[in-house]
Amino acid sequence: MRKKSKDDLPELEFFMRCEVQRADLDVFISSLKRVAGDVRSMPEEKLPWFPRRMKDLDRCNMLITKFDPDLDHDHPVSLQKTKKNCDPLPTVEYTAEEISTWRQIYQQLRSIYPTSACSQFLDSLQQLEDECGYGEARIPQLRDVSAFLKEKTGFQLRPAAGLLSARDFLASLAFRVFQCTQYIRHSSSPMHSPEPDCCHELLGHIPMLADKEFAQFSQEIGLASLGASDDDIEKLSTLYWFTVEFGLCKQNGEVKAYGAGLLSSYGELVYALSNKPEHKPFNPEETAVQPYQDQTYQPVYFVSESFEEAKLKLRKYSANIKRPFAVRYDPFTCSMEVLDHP
Ligand code: HBI
Ligand code: NLE
Ligand code: FE
Repeated sequence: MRKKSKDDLPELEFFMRCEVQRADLDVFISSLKRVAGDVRSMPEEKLPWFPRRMKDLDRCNMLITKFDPDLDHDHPVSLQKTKKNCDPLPTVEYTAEEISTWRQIYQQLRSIYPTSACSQFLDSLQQLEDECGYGEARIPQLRDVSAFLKEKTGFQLRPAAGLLSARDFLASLAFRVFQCTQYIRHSSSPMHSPEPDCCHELLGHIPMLADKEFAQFSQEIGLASLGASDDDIEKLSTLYWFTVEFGLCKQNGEVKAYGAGLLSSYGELVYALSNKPEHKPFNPEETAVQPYQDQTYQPVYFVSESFEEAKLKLRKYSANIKRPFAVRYDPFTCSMEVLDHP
């Protein structure tokens, strides 16, 4: 506001921070105008809501339904109702047909993992087979898997009713919480499902989340997403897509998969490592704006020089996302400390 100069005194400009109820704003500004020449207000930028405590994750369950059940009769529509934090995680009785779908998927994928998957994935899968009942005979229960992960990397699982909004999904990662579907894809398309299902979570994501470095990397993407603008969420989720879901990396001179969407789809895993799709070097600025395909195989995959390189580059990118505050996760209270916020 610019002070009215009644006398010949120089004009003064004041910047004031005031907290007033929105309803009182007009009265407040008109009273200021009685003493000042030019009064302008800058409403505080609206910060997107984000969870600060573990229990706030009960609100991070916005479902995105991409499938029109009228057009897609094979899609598993038996979605669970939206769940709050379930402790213990619900046990699911899978039917004989569902277990047979799992068996088929497990057998086929298991046979190509040694030549297609990155070493971190192979190590964790071995541990899951030895310690957590992984195998073709039965579909592991989320409760057991969550306990296993908690011991390895502090990650825990929550049941999700389907594909969540990128903002809600990424926010949970900041708390080392992974939102997992529990239903299984239809038996008519075992080798590829466009949406996440338990085969995708259990075979694609869980082994990677059992790796300490990958767990930290996942949490960092989550932390970067808290309170970020819609535009930054879109970019982060595209990066998540081409790394955590569909990432390839070089190991001992060979290209291997570390993305969960590849490691849970026999069809796409074979395709991604063939010479059919385009392979581009991973570079976060370019990758963040690459349009992606979520109904069928990707036309392009990003290959990083190593698993570590992908992590470092993404970490650097996330650190550059502009926000008016910083966040730090306090593992003792399972809550976010928000720093520098006015
Ligand atoms: N929701 N349940 C669930 N599982 C995911 O893997 C998932 C999601 N929502 C968004 C998403 N993944 C990613 O495609 C990114 O947009 C974050
Ligand atoms: N296409 C993957 C699969 O068939 O398991 C799922 C991808 C979920 C994003
Ligand atoms: Fe996924």
